[in-house]
Amino acid sequence: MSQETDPTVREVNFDGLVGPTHNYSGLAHGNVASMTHEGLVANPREAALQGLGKMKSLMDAGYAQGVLPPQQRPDLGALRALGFTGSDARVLSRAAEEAPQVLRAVCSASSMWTANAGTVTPSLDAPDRRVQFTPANLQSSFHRYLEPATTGRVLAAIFRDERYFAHHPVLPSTPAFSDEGAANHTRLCGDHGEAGVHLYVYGRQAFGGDGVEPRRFPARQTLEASQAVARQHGLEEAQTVFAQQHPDAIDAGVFHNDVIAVGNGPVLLYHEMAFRDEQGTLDALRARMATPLIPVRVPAEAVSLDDAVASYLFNSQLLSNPDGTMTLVVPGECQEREAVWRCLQDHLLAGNNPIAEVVVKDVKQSMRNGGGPACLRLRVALSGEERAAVAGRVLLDDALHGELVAWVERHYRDRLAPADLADPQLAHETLTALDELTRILKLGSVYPFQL
Ligand code: SUG
Repeated sequence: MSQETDPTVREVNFDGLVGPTHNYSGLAHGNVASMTHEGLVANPREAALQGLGKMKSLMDAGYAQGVLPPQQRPDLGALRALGFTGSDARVLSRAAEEAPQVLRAVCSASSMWTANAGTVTPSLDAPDRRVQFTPANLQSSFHRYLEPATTGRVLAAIFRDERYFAHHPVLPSTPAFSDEGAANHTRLCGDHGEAGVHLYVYGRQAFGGDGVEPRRFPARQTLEASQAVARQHGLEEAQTVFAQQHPDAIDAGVFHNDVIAVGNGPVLLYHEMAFRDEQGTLDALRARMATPLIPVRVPAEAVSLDDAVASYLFNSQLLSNPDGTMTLVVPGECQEREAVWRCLQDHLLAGNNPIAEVVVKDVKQSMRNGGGPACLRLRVALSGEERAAVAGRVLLDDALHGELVAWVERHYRDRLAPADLADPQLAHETLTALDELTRILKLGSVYPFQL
């Protein structure tokens, strides 16, 4: 690929706004937090405000911040497709009675974790010089399989200028092409405006392979899916590395690579159990990168896999500062584990690497469902021209932040238990709120009830 650089490129973090039906339904097998917090009473208002609080503080610190809207839930269309008929209230009450697990799934606010919305390749790396998008099929669970259609519409509404943005179809929704998006994709480079190398981490190989896979929990990303996304985006072999996640890590609750590794620029912060072939992965990256890779390895003796999963140390946002240093945005849970906090101070901050600051953010409502700071954001590196071509009102500023906070305070409940999901009033409240939101964000019609 060309060696050209673009100094106007900035990484924009598009955070998912938490939806009004945020709840703890224990839907995600293999995600320890979701499994252990099933049935807790959630606070959707607090969840959304925590998310907006993170967005605002990163914006105030000078990072480019965007926002993506939540999806229409309950997904009444999905219930109707499954044979429930009659009025909306009747559909909901029958689902609650006959298929409570299905009702829980169609109410999930899981689109908040936009690291799973899709995979994005910056224009600099793509042969047609446009930013490339593929929504993730999320076919490994029913509640998340419901997301890609609306995700595709939202991304196409925001990144609608065809001169700058290219949208690819969702991969076939079948286990062989199981795709969970950017949570398993890391772009390594010098500055964000320099050509990058794409690290795709997969849990299993669908066709062929040697059968070394997790035994306890599902592997959500296949090699074949990652290869297909790279192909759609026009990436060449010299730009890509495909690495298998360590099966023992998946079995310990590492359901995505972003629960055990995070990269930014030339830095790859990872736990020693992140990759099945650690050395091979680093060697392959080094062979392709134009800038020296800066691996920051955390050994199991410093932070156990269990501590990594419980604290979400690696589900941090690693952000570039103008002076060349980096800031690590960690969830509050990292402070509660002594080994993790010590590692942050003694190993990461004091170590010979660009990480110069640790910022702690409280996203507890999301964390209880297994979503840390990095899950809540989709990274889109954009040039100055591309940022100017972004449609809608989704790049955060003080005015938009203020309107969104007021919108949440007007519409969201402060307690929601799984048993409340059948309440037809909740469905009504949600649609009213979302209709208003599309006007605030100037997105046009993106929800099924608006089409
Ligand atoms: O897919 N949790 C999500 C969390 C996704 C986190 N994303 C990243 N690591 N990038 C999941 O497991 C739980 C929903 C519930 O149980 O109600 C859930 O879907």
